[in-house]
Amino acid sequence: MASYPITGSSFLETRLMNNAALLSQPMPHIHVPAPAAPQPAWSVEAVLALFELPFADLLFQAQQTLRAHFAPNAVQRSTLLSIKTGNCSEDCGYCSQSKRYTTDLEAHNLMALDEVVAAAQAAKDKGASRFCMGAAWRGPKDKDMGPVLDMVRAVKALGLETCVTLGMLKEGQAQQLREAGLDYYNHNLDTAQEFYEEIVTTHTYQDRLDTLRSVREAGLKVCSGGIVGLGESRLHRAGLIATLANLDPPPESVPINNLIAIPGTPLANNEPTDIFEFARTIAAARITMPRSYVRLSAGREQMSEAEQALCFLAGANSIFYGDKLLTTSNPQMARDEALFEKLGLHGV
Ligand code: SAM
Ligand code: DTB
Ligand code: SF4
Repeated sequence: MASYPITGSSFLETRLMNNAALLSQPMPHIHVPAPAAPQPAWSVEAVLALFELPFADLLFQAQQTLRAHFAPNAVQRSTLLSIKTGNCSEDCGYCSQSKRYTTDLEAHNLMALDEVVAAAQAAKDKGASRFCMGAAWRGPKDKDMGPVLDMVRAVKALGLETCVTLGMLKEGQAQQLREAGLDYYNHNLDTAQEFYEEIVTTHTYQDRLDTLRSVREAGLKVCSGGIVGLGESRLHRAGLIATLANLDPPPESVPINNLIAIPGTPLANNEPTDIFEFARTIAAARITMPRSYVRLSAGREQMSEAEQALCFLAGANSIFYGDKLLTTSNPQMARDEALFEKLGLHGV
């Protein structure tokens, strides 16, 4: 083996002499470049390269990532409740709750506290660990905050993790939620910045990012993901995943929704998502956000058991659990229990 004189005195002496000679010379003008801006952890190109891997290679990498950070067969379960339904001012092209579209939806004002608590207790009894309350608002008005804070306190008191999704938050509202005991705030980026305006015009991508920042600054955990099937390209899907993965820190929870095409909305006639592309999106989220829970979210009812199993293989380790999402249906709990049994999965 070669040996190098890194500790010998002659080596040291030579170094000292060279240094002394250098110091006695006039200092050259040294241009010190300004520190480079920190590079994002994931470029869109790098995420796109994941999408373009052979399917088995991508799923293998996703499984390896999952197993490095989580118990592989444990699935976190969140139950949703729509606490205020429909009549929303926003124009999100996929949503049954926008007042701009004529859908079959029956609008409903903010629910009473006791009804919310009863639903949360039922979810807990069925094994959910988190209860997520959704309101069809652009954002909560000041008068809405009191009743929502009461709901957060009451659900938390049942021993459940709490999550709300109320739209954009104003200064101070995230802090109020935190003080009431909220654990997670859900606010999805939904798609890539470049495609967002095709889907929503009443608020901007920057508005979404601003709310995520205020949620983080208040010390809440972030739940943020997106939808596949809006008519976006693979590049847009890679852009969404890169943006989420580059949030610092990335969201603790990343819901990946498959578009539920709602009659009456602008996206009612979108082509169903290709299941392999959907699984690729889950795998890309898993690999780029290794410590996050990646949730196989809306659209599960339209998937076969084998398709759902593919999503778990792609690294999903969370689901919405309960017969209803916000306004659409979700697999019956008994069906999910049977699927978990077949796949050897267990709820956490
Ligand atoms: N109004 C709040 C907001 O927009 O943030 C909260 C409720 S909104 C219904 C929550 C998320 O549900 C959306 O960001 C979107 O990702 C998802 N979502 C809504 N409608 C959907 C649909 N038809 N198919 C799939 N996902 C949907
Ligand atoms: C999320 O990403 N998906 C959930 C939750 N966060 C709020 C909502 C899915 C809604 C699906 C359509 C509906 O039921 O209205
Ligand atoms: Fe309103 Fe949220 Fe639906 Fe958009 S996604 S229309 S903000 S409820």
